[in-house]
Amino acid sequence: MIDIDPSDILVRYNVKMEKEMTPEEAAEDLYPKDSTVYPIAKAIFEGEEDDVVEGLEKAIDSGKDPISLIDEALMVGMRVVTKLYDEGVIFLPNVMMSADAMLAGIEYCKSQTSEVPEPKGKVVCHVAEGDVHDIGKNIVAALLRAAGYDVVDLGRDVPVDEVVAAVEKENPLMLTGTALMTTTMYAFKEINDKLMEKGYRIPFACGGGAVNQDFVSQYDLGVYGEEAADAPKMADFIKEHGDNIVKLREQFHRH
Ligand code: B12
Repeated sequence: MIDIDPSDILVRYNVKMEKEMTPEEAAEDLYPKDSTVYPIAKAIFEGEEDDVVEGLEKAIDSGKDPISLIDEALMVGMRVVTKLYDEGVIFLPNVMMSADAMLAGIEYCKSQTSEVPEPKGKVVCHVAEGDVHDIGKNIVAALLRAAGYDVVDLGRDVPVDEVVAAVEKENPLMLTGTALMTTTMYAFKEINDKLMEKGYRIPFACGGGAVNQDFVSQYDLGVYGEEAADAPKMADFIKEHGDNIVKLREQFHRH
């Protein structure tokens, strides 16, 4: 017979269950411990724009590249927000404040880079019709600009016909689309069909929480990208190897 007092275990279990974690405590567990990233991630979670900028300022003073900080610090904070929202620990108003702080951070990072690379080509970016989730698209646009592409940013909730008209007007080497809602992602298929009808064969790089590789592969021009950092890689690939969709899928899709 094993000599364990079950009441001891139950008491400990109860204590743990009864102790409600505050959102701040839950977030604290998720922040990275790195002293540069920690204050930025925390400020994103708290929706404190000034603290986000202050943290970024310090990180840049210590030698960090402003554009890398978008992915390495701001996104880290946004992941904490997303996780706790999905778990029901925080609610929409918190998320909106964090989203604004994130966008302020992206703008600050962009303003701090003095590099003006030679334009390598044009890319049109947009968020699907009916969808206001533009954080991912803003990261995509910022990374493309940082990599030297001339970005025509159509914004969020962009009507299908407006996207098609922009492709006709700008003649970009690539179009990007972001969709975070299962109700809005079908706009990509409509854009694809209208472009095909008009004879355009440009790669249509799609990403965002709602879509996946299987969905994007269903329409002729679609190339799926999981991370924002894939967008400049795709544009570079097109410049180097041409705009063949099959080759792009071979390179960027998981097999
Ligand atoms: C922030 C947020 C908001 C903010 C958006 C602020 C803003 N300016 O964007 C606010 C509060 C406004 C909001 C509103 C709503 N939201 Co919301 N929101 C979120 C949340 C918590 C995080 C989304 C986010 O910003 N993620 C971080 C970014 C960086 O991720 P991302 O865009 O996917 O981008 C990454 C990759 O996908 C990739 N990527 C993106 N695009 C591209 C493109 C290319 C080419 C490439 C290569 C890569 C790439 O790069 C990024 C990372 O590197 C999600 C939860 C979740 N799990 O996603 C819900 C979520 C998206 N929202 C949801 C909903 C339902 C809503 C509302 C309808 C809520 C309501 N009841 O009013 C409204 C939508 C109104 C509308 N018409 O759009 C649902 C969507 C459900 C669904 N599957 O359809 C989600 C999934 C929450 C949930 N679990 O229910 N939301």
